[in-house]
Amino acid sequence: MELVYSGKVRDLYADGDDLIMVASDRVSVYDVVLPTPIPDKGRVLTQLSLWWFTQLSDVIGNHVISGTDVPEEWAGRAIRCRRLRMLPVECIARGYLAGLGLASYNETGTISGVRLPAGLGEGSRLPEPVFTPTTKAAAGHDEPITSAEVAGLVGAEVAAELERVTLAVYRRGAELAAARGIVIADTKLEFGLLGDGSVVLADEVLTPDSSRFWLTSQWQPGRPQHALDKQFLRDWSAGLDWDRRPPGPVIPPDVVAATRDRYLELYSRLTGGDLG
Ligand code: Q0Z
Repeated sequence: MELVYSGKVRDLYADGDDLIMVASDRVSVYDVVLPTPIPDKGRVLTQLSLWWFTQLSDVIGNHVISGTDVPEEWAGRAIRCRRLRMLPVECIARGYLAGLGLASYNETGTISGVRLPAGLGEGSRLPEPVFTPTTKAAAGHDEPITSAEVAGLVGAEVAAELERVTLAVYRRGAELAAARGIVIADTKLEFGLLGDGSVVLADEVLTPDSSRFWLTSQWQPGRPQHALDKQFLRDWSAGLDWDRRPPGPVIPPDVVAATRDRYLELYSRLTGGDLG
């Protein structure tokens, strides 16, 4: 199969008219891919995405053709997808303050032009989820854009739909996760167009690589939050003499095992299922 795109932790292949999206067990911390894989991470992210696509199918259609009709060597961690015309916008919804949303709030009291109450801090819940789109930079970092700029890129009609659907997906996901003791602080979605011009959800959805997941029991606004998936990795790597530039450090077995357990726990908590 022809490799069409290789990301930090995922690869995209072409199979005739279809695409096969393959999630590896690679993991990144501070944007650096580490040399040691986390066993089953690719399977957890793929199965979680497939589960969400089903949960969300009444909100928006998606690019999935099959989670099982994939080459044997990638069984469980690949998705056969329709090839879409991808829209050049990262659609982010934020329900809590973290990352670039927090930075913007601290500088201006706003995120994506929305004025927020004074006195919020790191990890605070927002009064309402906010749509904070960015460009998709080929290299370097994605830049925040306004709704008018989104409309300039995709047209006013599609832009309005992206905002509405992004917030609807976030609200549905956050509500479901909340009932299972998990906070989804924010999420990044990608959309594309089918041949008939309809907008569908693409890529991965509501995975820990595209979203911030926190345990509700550990959520405490006013300080950095513990990431449900990578906190062991971050805490361990923070104690090393490592400048956060490649190459990253080899992960010791106990940290691999603890991190793998967190991914499996996230999956079973959210879905009620068990990946072994
Ligand atoms: C997704 C990406 C990955 C690296 C392109 N259904 C689709 N149709 C057309 N293009 C894409 C999709 Cl999902 C598409 N990406 C992101 C995924 C590895 C980059 F698995 N790029």
